[in-house]
Amino acid sequence: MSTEIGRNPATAGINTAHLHLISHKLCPYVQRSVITLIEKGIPYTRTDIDLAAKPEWFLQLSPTGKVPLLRVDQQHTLFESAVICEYLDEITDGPLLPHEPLERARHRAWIEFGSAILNLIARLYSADDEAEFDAARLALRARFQRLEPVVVAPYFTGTAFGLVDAVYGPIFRYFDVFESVTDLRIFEGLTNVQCWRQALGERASVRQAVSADYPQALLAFVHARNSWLAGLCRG
Ligand SMILES: N[C@@H](CCC(=O)N[C@@H](CS)C(=O)NCC(=O)O)C(=O)O
Repeated sequence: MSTEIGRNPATAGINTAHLHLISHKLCPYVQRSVITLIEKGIPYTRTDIDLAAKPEWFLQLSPTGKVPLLRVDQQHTLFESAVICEYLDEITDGPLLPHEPLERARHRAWIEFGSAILNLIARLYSADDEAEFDAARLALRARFQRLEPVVVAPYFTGTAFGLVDAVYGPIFRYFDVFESVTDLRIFEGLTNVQCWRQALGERASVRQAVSADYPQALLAFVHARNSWLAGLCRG
């Protein structure tokens, strides 16, 4: 289903009426792109697809078979969320990445770190038994321990929201849902990370990047797996 979405365009002279995001309702990489679109006030159209039954038109467009895709002017197809977010940032005012090359590189590095955290989250919800689950849980805690001295809070660099924040909003959202099922103790004692998590959870763009039924949909997705976390969901 396609939806037309538009808010206060802050665009730098391009016809953003022709931006079309091909997406999936749970995908954290899609959410990064949506958060960037919302933060930048860029109008766009969104079409969610079923990744378990990818439509032929999508397979024709996507070199990787993955979402998100951004169709520009019904002619060009961008893939890879980091590329899509940077493109959206570059065509609008109010940059979400720093200008200075070293600082810019540092932000990109922590964005990559966020993608590695997403792989660990997949390990957590796919773990077959308690030992694997606990190993993934501890590996996740170790990642956030590395972030603790780096994060300024409330956002990654303090008061300004940036692309790094757009990446970690969807990451923390997983834990909001998983913690409704089990006590993970991943963020214990990590005060900067906790403050960051709370600020991102309250940010309008982060909240609006998913539909209201996201928690139920994520639990249903986990429930459908034969994993340790699925067992905890069943109670
Ligand atoms: N590196 C890609 C990752 C995107 C990705 O993994 N998307 C997942 C959904 S969250 C996907 O489309 N999976 C379908 C598949 O692998 O068949 C990006 O940043 O855009």
